[in-house]
Amino acid sequence: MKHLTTNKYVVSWIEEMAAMTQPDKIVWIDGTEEQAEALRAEACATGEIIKLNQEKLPNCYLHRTAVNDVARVEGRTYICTEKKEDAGNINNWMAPAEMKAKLFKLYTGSMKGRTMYVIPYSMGVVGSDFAKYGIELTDSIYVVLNMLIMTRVGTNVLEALGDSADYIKGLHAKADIDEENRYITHFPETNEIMSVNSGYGGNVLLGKKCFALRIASYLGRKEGWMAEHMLILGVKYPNGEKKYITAAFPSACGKTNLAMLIPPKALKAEGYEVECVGDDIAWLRVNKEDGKLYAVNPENGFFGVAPGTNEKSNPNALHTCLRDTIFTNVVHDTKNNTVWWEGLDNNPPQPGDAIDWKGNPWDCTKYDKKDKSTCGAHPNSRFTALAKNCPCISPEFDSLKGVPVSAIVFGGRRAKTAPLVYQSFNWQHGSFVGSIMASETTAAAAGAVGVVRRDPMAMRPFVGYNMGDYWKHWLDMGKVIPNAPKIFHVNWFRTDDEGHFIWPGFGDNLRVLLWILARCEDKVDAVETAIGYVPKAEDINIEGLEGVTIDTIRDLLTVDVPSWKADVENIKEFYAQVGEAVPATMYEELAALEARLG
Ligand code: OXD
Ligand code: MN
Repeated sequence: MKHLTTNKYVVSWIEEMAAMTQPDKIVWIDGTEEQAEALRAEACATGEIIKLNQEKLPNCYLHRTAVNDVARVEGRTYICTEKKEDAGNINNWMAPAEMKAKLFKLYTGSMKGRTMYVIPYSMGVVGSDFAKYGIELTDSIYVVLNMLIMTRVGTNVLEALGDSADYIKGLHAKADIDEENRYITHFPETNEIMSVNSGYGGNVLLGKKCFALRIASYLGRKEGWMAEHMLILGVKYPNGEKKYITAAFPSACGKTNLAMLIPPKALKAEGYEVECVGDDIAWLRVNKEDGKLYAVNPENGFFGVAPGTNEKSNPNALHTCLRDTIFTNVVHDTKNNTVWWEGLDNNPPQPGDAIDWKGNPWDCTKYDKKDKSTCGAHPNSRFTALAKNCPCISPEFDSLKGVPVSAIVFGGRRAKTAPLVYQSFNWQHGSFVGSIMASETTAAAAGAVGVVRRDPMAMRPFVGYNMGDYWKHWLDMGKVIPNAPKIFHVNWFRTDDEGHFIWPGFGDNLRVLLWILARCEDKVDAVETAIGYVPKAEDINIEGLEGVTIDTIRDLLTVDVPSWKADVENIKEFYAQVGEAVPATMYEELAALEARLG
């Protein structure tokens, strides 16, 4: 076999993995369009992907995963460190040798009759100070085609890597897509990721959650930087000035929508614009020259949730996926050879012309919003689309240096507890605010019962080491950023007594971001409360906002002391669960909050 590199670390590892998995052949992915096109043709021939209407959706394809393989599997995701305490109580843990023995059995011979593709890829712009390199071995063309969108793939990665052993080894085998033997495993101490028995994006596109969050968070702590589950957006002011915000929200809280928001009419008319740098992951480093924290999006594309994406909620995302996109588990409109999903528009393909995400005929007239089993598209169906096709992609997307971050925003879905926005007192308190982040779900049968899931910094499923040590790293970073961003918390999801959202959200969220940025520049006052600084209602611009009065804003900004007191109890339980590694500083912040609440 002729390898595309002479790097002995890479070559010997590939040969070792090939000896175990026993593929019929090994194919290097070189990043050329000709090779990608040949692979698409091959995957179409086998039915792995379906070529869509090339006039309406040029270079777009549809893929369906196995029915048992439609989402990330947190219960089967492991951090394998020598010592259990280094993975912590929030992660699943197994000792590396034990996990590898288990995996060895599953991988052995798993690629017989198949091809092993070797994908050299970079997270971040190749050659930049931020970039980290990886090689993924996979037996799935779908994975190759997705990685070509989501990461920077090609021989230039191998050139940049040179003879170094400093790359992340990723092995993925579909094996039998057996749920019982599905493992998504990380070995941060040896830079390895091993994934088996899945074909779903989050489990198999190893550059994304596995590398750019779990492994990178571990490397970030070791090397003095941060890998976060954050979108990055730029706000352009009418005078041309730009300010950047990063924001962390738990999955399914609208990160992609916020990252690509379109300003409301009144603000657009004044000349405000929003640019997207990233929708999911931020790598952050202190810039030596100006002492600010700079962010890059290490990805090259978006792996966005399709349902709910429409002309109103996120026109930019919709336009991004009109070309060069792989759709996964959406409805196939066979009359037009296009795709559809719940919440796209009111024109679903009619019975006879529609195939659902499972590959069965779909009858839209039987769709019942309350019964997920009647959906045409899986609720976690996705589009994989190129960032450069996004109409509002920032010119800084490819910047080697990244963008300076003015504000870090945390957020969650809270019916009552969190106000629309508040600012932390300082970095330390802001890190505490991140550590207590949470989202509420609605218990299906009982109706409107909030189930709180604590999701610190939106990283609960993605920290590659002990959560308590991760909080310590946040606190430590605050001491080495001379011009640190200010830290805020938002909640777009407060509800009234009937359970309706009070705040309109979407583009109007810019109104809140403008207050945040004004605070960063000391241009606006605030009211000090037990939880942090809250805006004066009149400082949130509501010009042109129908149905929202200054009283609505007042209501949205109230600090509901009884629900905060209840929350404190819940936080104590969660801290106890995180265990001994919780820094004393976090407990001090918690005690101070409790005292301020009275
Ligand atoms: C994602 C997630 O897919 O956070 O981005 O689950
Ligand atoms: Mn995410």
